[in-house]
Amino acid sequence: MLRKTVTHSIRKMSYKLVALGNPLLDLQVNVDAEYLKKYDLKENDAILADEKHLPIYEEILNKSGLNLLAGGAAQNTARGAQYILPANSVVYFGSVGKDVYAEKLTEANNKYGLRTEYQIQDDIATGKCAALINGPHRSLVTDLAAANHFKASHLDLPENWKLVEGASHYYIGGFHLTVSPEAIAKLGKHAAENNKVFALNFSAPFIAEFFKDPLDASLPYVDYVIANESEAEAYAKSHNLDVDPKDVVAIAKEVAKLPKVNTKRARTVVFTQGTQPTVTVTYNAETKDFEVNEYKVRELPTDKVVDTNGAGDAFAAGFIAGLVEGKTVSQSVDQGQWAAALSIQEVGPSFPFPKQAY
Ligand code: 26A
Repeated sequence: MLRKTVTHSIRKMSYKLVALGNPLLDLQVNVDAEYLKKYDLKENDAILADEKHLPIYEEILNKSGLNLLAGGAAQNTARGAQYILPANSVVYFGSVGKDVYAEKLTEANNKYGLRTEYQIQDDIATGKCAALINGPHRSLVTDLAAANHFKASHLDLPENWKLVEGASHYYIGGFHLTVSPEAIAKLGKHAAENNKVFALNFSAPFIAEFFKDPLDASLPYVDYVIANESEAEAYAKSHNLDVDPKDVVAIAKEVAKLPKVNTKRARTVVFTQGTQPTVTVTYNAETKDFEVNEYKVRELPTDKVVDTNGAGDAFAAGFIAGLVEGKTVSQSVDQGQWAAALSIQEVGPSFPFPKQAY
């Protein structure tokens, strides 16, 4: 009896979801097509800034309507999942500097009740993302700075590893594959060895294109892949898949049947496609069967759409929170679509307060 009580209270204390990514402050501003062209930017994309993009960060500081918002894709998802789940459910790891940007991030995370265990860099600034909004599109240009210095050893600190061990679900922003594949593998191994749930977002086309090797190395740990149609296409092309790169179901099947470390769980691939239906494919390795489903999105009238920055992260938040709550894939997709619809009615990757319930 006593033993039971003790186990129960430990369980109550632990955070169920651990998320890992690059904490960034978003400098969000409206721009026109001309401005994107000047910097060779696509209207919908997410890239790492190179030398030629650096003036953008100076220029947008002088633009009217500039918004400073908590960003970082996995951090947005972690905030969103905590928005949905009971208090003390989500903890987020990443690396920041000692500056007002980091304070802004902490302030936003506190508002949502998201616990952060940042690795803090003494001499490097917090990362930033120029979120260039052009109508319904968003082009994201990131200077990772401190976020680029996250080390897997941060997870080994006894207090942090306790949080890792206490969790049942892990969510990794694919963007972090550019930073610490080692940290991702550490969490992936732990999840696989303990039959816990491990989810990875592809995050952006450039991850599948230019970080193919670390992506491929992490996939054997992944139970749930979350991505959008342009990331699916980039994956198909960079992996020379013998499929139509626009055929998301065919691509999802290829990813779903890749080798898996934890054979106790099937792999499910979830591809969102903007306002087109969300596709899920689950592979049963024993029967070699695929279960394919499509779910219509909750399309909003255009006058209700404020901006789509963070829509995908919000989808992932609703989806992963659903899994944490023990919901089915189809219920979790619906919760993801609900969360995305909420978030695109807000400025930036945010959710409405007072809180709305699913
Ligand atoms: C490594 N890169 C390029 C990035 C990002 C990123 N988050 C992590 N790493 N580039 C953009 N973002 C975030 O994506 C969110 C929208 O999905 C932005 O900070 C934005 O909040």
